[in-house]
Amino acid sequence: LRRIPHPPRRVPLLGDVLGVDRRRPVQDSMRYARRLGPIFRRRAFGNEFVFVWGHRLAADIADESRFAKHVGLGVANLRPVAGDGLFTAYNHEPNWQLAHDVLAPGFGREAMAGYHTMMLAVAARLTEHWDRELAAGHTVDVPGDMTRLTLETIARTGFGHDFGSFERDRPHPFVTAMVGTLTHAQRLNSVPVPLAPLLLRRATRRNTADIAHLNRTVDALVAARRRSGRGDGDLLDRMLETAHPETGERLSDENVRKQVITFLVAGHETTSGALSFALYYLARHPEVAARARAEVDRVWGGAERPGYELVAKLRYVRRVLDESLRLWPTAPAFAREARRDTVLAGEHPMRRGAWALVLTPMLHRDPQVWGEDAERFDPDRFDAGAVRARPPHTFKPFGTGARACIGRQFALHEATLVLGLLLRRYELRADPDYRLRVVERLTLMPEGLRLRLERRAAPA
Ligand code: MNH
Repeated sequence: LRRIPHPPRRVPLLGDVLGVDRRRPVQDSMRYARRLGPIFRRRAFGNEFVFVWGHRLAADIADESRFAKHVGLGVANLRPVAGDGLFTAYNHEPNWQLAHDVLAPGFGREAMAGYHTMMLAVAARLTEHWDRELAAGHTVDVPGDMTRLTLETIARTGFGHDFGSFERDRPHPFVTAMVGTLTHAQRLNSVPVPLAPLLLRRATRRNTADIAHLNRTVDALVAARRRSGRGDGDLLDRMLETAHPETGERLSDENVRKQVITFLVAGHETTSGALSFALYYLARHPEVAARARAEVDRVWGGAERPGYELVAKLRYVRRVLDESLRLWPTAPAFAREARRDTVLAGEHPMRRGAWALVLTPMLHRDPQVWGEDAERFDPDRFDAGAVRARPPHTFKPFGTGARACIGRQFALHEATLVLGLLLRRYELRADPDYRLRVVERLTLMPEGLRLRLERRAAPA
């Protein structure tokens, strides 16, 4: 540990607190990374956190035989919300494997093709809303509307539920409670653990109320399904009815509650951010938008409701999305722990259980991989030749290994489809005065992004 660089001025007891931005811990760590190099440590209140982002270190720590997911910091702070749900489960908890095996088919090709029609229907509500805003001469609230869209999509495809987000001026109370718990989980990292109940008394009470709200929402949703009988084979049906193919075991009621919360939260917040950043870059780079739009016109033609297979054919739109997720991976870090005593990248001894955070936005900017112009937005970094030429484990927006994102295909399909629909329908005009500000609540989101729209003529 002693060989790992750390910030020079350390305050006794408090640690590296000078000049830190507690509301933006990821961007703060990015600044440290630039100063201190591919592996560094920060201390807070007696705890030492190790960050890695150099591509050699990140590739080594992806080795599943020596490392595994670590449930720590922000993820561990979400345990009171999501318990042993898929995202927050410890590796050793039996409910992880059980839920993983029961739910994985819900993200297979066949299931995805079934969600496609529902995704189109939700996207139509977004474009109706945007058409109205446009007609009224308004700009549109990108992160707000992307959150409406992605929440409705996961609620509908996963749980047959409608939150009515587009019929509300303000975020749905479920979203407010969710943002509250995410923000709280992040803040818990920036106060000394023993003092948290004292320092955050009001916040803790608020958080308890937020969790109660999430539980009530989900319990009502599950009760409604139990009354009405089967849905159309959605995630909730799988949770309630599918037994494990080998053991015959089923998810308990308490675990179903945790899974529903997990999927409603994990299933929309990060996708909303990914879409928002992509729209930011498209508006900023009209030449990229023009190329993407030409692709949509060519591949989709006038098809009013593009079929499932037509989404993956939008190769360039997908590159725009990948490049946005490179610069701003909306789940910006993941933690890995040593399964046994080992040496990281042949240099840093780690005891069994020792862990480090992979700082994804910096891995995605490692100049040795992405070049000296790594900060520049350029979707051509993801054309097939360029991808083949890069070493493995250099692009990790969905994490790694057995605990990587189960919803990856879902998110990519949804986001590519929606970008295609929006590009085809609108020209996106950036506000020249807007400066990108990224807000953090465990996830990343462009703050206050609004765009002016113009309706395009329908393609020939
Ligand atoms: Mn998702 C795990 C990023 C969309 C459900 N997700 C992860 C991890 C990352 C991640 C990173 C691994 C975290 C860790 O190692 O601690 N997820 C994303 C991003 C998007 C995303 C960037 C969108 C873009 N995720 C989705 C969607 C769903 C979903 C959509 C559900 C429909 N994610 C999950 C679940 C896990 C997860 C569930 C936990 C999987 C496991 O541990 O088995």
